[in-house]
Amino acid sequence: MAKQALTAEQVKQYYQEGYLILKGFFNPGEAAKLYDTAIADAAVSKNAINVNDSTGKRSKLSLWYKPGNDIYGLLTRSESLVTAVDKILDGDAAVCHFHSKLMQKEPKVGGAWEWHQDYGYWYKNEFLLPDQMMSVMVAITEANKENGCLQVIKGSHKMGRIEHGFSGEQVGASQHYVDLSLQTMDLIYVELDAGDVLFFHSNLLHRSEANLSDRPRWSMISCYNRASNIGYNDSASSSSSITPIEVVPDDALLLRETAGLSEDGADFLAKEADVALK
Ligand SMILES: O=C(O)CCC(=O)C(=O)O
Repeated sequence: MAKQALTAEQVKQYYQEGYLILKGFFNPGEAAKLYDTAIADAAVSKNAINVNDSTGKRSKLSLWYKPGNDIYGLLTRSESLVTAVDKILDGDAAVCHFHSKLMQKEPKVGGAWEWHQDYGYWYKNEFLLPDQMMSVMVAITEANKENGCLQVIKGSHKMGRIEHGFSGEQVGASQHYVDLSLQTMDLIYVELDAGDVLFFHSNLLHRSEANLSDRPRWSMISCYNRASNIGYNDSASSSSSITPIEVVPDDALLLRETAGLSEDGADFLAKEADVALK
């Protein structure tokens, strides 16, 4: 059965604040299946890329382009999620999958992410229309202040794209503009339970702190695009970003026998690739 559709009020809130949280979008059974698969997934760990923060703490991420019939692909392609994305994104061309990633912040060692806008990276891929791109974070574990949950600056997507430059191994937004934004805009800690979903605009400023707790903080982030928004320098992603998603029913997630990622089918971002182009 499809989940409750987004209301016009929720879409309005997304455009006002740059993000929208839907609690319990995935039920406990779905969240548990995702967690159990992810932590045991050999393809995820084999393809994980280490990214150090400025203090040397290390996060891992595994990134792939093609959403398959594995549990992550079924989630990314699930009807209610794609319908919600379709309702939010500007334009009316088909919804496509740009890429997905599993963010793995292990206890005590998982590093911070600098302030950035996703479109600060994607602009380099020469996508022209930031309102036609968004990220959807699905909490696989609980995310809170202690284990380095995502932080966002409410309304910062309205600033448009701001300059990004290297900050250690990561690419970060101009600190000057971040500081200015924080004079009038609210800093929000996005605390989530497993199964909760955060939709956020490609120009929303966000970051996260290191995980100093003794609990992991894992999440999956799927990034969506409209077929009309061509990434002229997006050779890495096997044109998945302009290939309409093959939607699956919501219950496929629980009903189908699924496994982890397929080494051949997923089209992983290579380990030696520059994560700054993710
Ligand atoms: O998972 C996190 O803590 C940050 C992830 C993030 O900012 C991103 O992938 O753009």
